[in-house]
Amino acid sequence: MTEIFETPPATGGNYEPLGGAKLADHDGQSLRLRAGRTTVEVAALAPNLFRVGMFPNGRTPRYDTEAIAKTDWEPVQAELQEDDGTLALSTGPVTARVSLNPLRVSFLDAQGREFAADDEELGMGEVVREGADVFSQPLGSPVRLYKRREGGERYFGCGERTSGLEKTGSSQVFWNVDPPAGHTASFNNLYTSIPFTLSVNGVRGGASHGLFFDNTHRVEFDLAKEHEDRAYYGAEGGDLVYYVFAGPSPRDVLMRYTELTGRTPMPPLWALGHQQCRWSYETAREVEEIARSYRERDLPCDTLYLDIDYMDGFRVFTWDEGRFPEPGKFISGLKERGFNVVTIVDPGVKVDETYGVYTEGRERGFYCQTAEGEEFHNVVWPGLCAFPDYTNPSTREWWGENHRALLDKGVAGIWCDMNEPSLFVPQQSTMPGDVVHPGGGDPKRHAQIHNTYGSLMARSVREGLLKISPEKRPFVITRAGYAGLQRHALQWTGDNSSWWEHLWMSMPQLQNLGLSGVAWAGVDIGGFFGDSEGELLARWYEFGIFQPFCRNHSAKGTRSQEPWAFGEGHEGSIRKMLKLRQRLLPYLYALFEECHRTGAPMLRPLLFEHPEDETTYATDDEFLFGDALLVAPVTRPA
Ligand code: NBV
Repeated sequence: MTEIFETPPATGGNYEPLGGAKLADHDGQSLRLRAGRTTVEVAALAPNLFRVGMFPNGRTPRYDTEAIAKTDWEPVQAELQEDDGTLALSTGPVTARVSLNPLRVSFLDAQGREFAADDEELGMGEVVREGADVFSQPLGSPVRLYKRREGGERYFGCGERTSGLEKTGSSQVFWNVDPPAGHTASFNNLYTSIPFTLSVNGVRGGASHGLFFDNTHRVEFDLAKEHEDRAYYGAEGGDLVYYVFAGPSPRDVLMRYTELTGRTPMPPLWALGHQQCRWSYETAREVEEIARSYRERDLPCDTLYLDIDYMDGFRVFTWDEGRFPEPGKFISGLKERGFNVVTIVDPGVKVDETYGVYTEGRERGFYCQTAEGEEFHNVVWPGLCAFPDYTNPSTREWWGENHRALLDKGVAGIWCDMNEPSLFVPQQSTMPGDVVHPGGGDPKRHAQIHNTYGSLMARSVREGLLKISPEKRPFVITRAGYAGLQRHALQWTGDNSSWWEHLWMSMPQLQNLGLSGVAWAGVDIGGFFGDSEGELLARWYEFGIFQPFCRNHSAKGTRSQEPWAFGEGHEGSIRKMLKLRQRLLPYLYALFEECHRTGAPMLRPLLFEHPEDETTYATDDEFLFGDALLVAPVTRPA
């Protein structure tokens, strides 16, 4: 089954680490080296941030991936020393040490302790296949980086994951998928990919550093699983670019990481309140009913969602006039009662000659293409669909502009779903790697940019919303994305299940997301797939009100799970929790401001505040909400 959801790593060929290198050039803060036809650059971007790039086959150095928000770094005062085949580029607090034969890179902290050091034997290099050329291997060779694991080094982060908080001893895949229901530990990649690790070293008093492996192809990490004293970072193609954040605290690492990849924008205040969703409230009347119950029952709720059934035959940017006859009136009526309405938008555009969105996109050449130059089609909810090429800035602008059809009716926010992208043929598959993104003159194959498709969609929505309503803070929620997605949208963790196990897993999952720059996040309260029940729902709310994003959502065909669904007892407990969230809103808003300014996550693991205490590394059934509240929810039935 796994093959459907993952592109398996390439096999065959031999790994060749870089050999001897020569210094080709340097300025005050960077070095350029040559090892045969490969260029390697080592640059200090800030006193505690270094970037390393390896560009095989004479390729030109490029660092402009979708992850990167900041390129105009203040010049760093760095000093270069050469000594017997070794170069040392020092910013003061941190030194990059480059040995030339063979070419190996390591880093030293202010106390002269090595970290993020290349494995002496394996270093970095390429997997070379006999006879491969640009035609047989258009994406270049797979690239690999091997780092030594220092004594006491433990790994966290990796973005949205299944399983527990600590990732030491695991292998992690970074390839966005719409995974099979269940989100079990046997399958660790889900909808977003953030190839970033936070290393915390208990033996060194909690000294921490980060490593961001910026590659948008399929990526895999081995975090000391194969060898307990070595980590591996590899990609299926492209250049090898990584950033080392020297910390030394987790807070310092996050501060720099979110400076590089962007910070969470300030949200509209209403978005911090409780939100209610369902696939689907199918008619305006049904939504009205939910709104009435919320107010009559004195249960706080600020936002209601319209899932795919509000559309006319699932055509994006349309309304089903039978079920939602007067959307403008309906939404303003809800607004008067204090509800904001968020609508779902999927990337698939129905292939339909009578549908203006489709024909305009086609005429303007905005869709992805097959390798033969035809429009690429696959099936999603509307039937046969075309897929916008969000790598093209003009496509993004056009897509953003289309949201007027929703915003003009009073819609307050946009929910981007299925944007891995997820396709129905075969079920829950994604685009083949050879699909072409014409990119408005900068064409790429899907395999090269796969992990960014969701981020680029969210980016186009945020930019569109800002253009349409510049006076409002946009509200955009996404399921898929790449490192840096926090600039564009908040993230929810997709289709979890109504299981006690998933209530528990929400904690490590959100803690690792927060450690990877995506602080504004949440899981579906009550669980999406399967039937929830009273005790589970009430316990889930006891945890859920401390999520930065607090939304109850469930799948079609499952039991209703609004707070009143399981009787007065449970409803009473949930009311108490929702009112507590209301009381905490000023505190939560202050935490958002801190996050926006520094990258510190609102929901944070204990190790974020106490990295010197190794017992915090294993505590994934409790967390801190800011630095003042410790939350330790019940995650088992009584
Ligand atoms: O649009 C329907 C659902 C949505 O409710 C859910 O939150 C998404 O994660 N969507 C997935 C598509 C179908 C899932 C089986």
